[in-house]
Amino acid sequence: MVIGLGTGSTVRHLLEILAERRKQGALRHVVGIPTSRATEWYARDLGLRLSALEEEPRVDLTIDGADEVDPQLNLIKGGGGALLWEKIVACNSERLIIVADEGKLVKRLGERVPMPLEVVPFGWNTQLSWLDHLGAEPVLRLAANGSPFVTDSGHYLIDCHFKNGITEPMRVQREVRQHPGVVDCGLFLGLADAVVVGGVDGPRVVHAEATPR
Ligand code: A5P
Repeated sequence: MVIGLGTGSTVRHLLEILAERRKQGALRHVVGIPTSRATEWYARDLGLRLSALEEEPRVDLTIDGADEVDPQLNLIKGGGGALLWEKIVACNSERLIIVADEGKLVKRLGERVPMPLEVVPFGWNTQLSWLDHLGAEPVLRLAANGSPFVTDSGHYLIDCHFKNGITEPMRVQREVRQHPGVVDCGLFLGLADAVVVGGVDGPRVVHAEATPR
């Protein structure tokens, strides 16, 4: 079985559980596809068997976290900067399961966190004016040392704050794809098959309505 391994603090728990199960002799035929360098390094340290999409282009199941989940199970991802690889792996997975705590559930995407936009560094600032027209307040993401945050693919991230959330996520997704230099955005629309929501009463599973991907 080929499992896509997401990125973030939630997924770190998953990796630890997978490593524990492996130590007990299970999961011998499972290979993981990491969605970031951070996940790759942590999984490797834990002794998990890894591969890459170049070797295993069809993923059976991906398990990942999210920054926001709306009632239709649309997501905002990329708070940790790994949205591009996460989206490539998610789009090539038979199933995508998201694990999130109740605090990630929102009525409307963009209500609590900005939507990250991954752009090539060349002329990154040319993206600001159309983002402004789209109703977003765009902010270049910075690293701890004050220089631009650079993704695993060598791109920059522009965090797009929407004052009242994103009213038409599909329209925003279509719009961002029209601008040269934009690589992708943190909207994951219609991709999640189910969300495991962790709450005080334990986990519950919310399934997406069966629509073809
Ligand atoms: C990484 O870029 C993100 O998409 C993460 O999947 C998301 O931010 C969830 O992370 P946490 O599990 O740390 O909240």
